[in-house]
Amino acid sequence: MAGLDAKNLPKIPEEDMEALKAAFGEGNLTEAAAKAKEALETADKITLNFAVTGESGSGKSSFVNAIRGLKDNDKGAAAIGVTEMTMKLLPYPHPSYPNVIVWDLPGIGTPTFKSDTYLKQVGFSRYDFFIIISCTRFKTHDIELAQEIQGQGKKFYFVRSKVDQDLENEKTLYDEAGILKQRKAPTKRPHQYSESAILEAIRENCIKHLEAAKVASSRVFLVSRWDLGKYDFPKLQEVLVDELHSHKRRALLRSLSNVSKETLEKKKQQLQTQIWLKSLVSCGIAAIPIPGLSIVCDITMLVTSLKEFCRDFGLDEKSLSALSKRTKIPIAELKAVIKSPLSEEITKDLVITLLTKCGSGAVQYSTILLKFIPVVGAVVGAVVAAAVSLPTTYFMLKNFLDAAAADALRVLEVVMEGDGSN
Ligand SMILES: Nc1nc2c(ncn2[C@@H]2O[C@H](COP(=O)(O)OP(=O)(O)O)[C@@H](O)[C@H]2O)c(=O)[nH]1
Ligand SMILES: [Mg+2]
Repeated sequence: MAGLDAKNLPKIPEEDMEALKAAFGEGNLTEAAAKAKEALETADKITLNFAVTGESGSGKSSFVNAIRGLKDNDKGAAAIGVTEMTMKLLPYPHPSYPNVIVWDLPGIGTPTFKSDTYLKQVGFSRYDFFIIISCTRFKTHDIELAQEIQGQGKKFYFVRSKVDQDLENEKTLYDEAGILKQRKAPTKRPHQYSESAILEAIRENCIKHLEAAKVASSRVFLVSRWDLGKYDFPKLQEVLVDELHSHKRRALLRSLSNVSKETLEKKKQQLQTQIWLKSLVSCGIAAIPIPGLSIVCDITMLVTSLKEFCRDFGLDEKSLSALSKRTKIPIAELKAVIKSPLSEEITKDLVITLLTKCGSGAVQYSTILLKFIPVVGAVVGAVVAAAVSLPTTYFMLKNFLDAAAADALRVLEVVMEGDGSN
């Protein structure tokens, strides 16, 4: 923006300032805030449906649980080890983000379900994308289904499940020093046990069959239901997010497990894009003066926003306890690296304290904001208050988001270190 010396100020990204300016362009503060509120609500209402399909026994139901962060015996988990005999479609909403629904489809390839009618029977149009799972190479009906999905203009992803089992099986062929045991038959196996070589062989074998069948995409993601941080699961999460239409991307991203640095970074960036909208709503709708501060805002809404950040990054007692159980790392060790408050500690008083800390940096923005917040229909005093409140709220939210993302990253590092020592 011309004439603005922002060198010494905390930074509000140019695009956020432009967006704010545009929001005020056509009306006053109240109108701009109402529009921002609507935009946030619309984003929250977006639903995402995706289907998990494949042969019976391939690990569909397990995957449906794993991707929702559930153990197989948790409440709301899909039943495991059940052979599908009926055309039953089961929707499984994410426990924390119920607008994300994973569908456990009946197994393909059984006499009841023929590839050509299968998609019609399962209600093709409902799904945003498909995950096709196999615990061996992909068979004819997996491939036919992929081609059908592709032909009807939707995306599919091949997931090769149970790779932990493959690795275990291979290990039995090697001695304790990792040297291939004597075998009578000639073998292509390497002399020294190598996890990466085994995974590569699985991948190549899958790809070879897909390419022979001329499937549009021969990408295969190797996963284990027991360890989502390993193999290709983090990459799968990334690809799903990247290939989704932007308005659906946020819904999926928020629901994803925090198993990789890339996912955490993407979550942070996504949440960052909404901060100016949240600030606007906070200062323009149910705003009330905050005692001791020269600002007006909706503290309740800010409390909710901070709690949402915590939930998205797994920074609440329930998530940490689940993570501790899963990784067998004591919860105290996880908490030791967390610097900002957990969801349970977020109160109105805490928010006021955080706002106070951001006040001095924000005041410098008020003159800039005053240039483009129209006084139309508003009491001048209210506009002046908003001009200070907006950047104060903005910095408070942004600082908290940055801190929460950094905490989540440190927690992930603890988990990854723990993994390495096992
Ligand atoms: N070792 C291992 N076993 C798995 C994995 N995924 C599923 N299973 C097991 O495979 C069996 C069938 O899984 P299920 O999810 O019921 O398959 P579905 O019939 O396709 O829904 C169960 O015993 C699961 O515990 C995995 O990633 N690793
Ligand atoms: Mg099942």
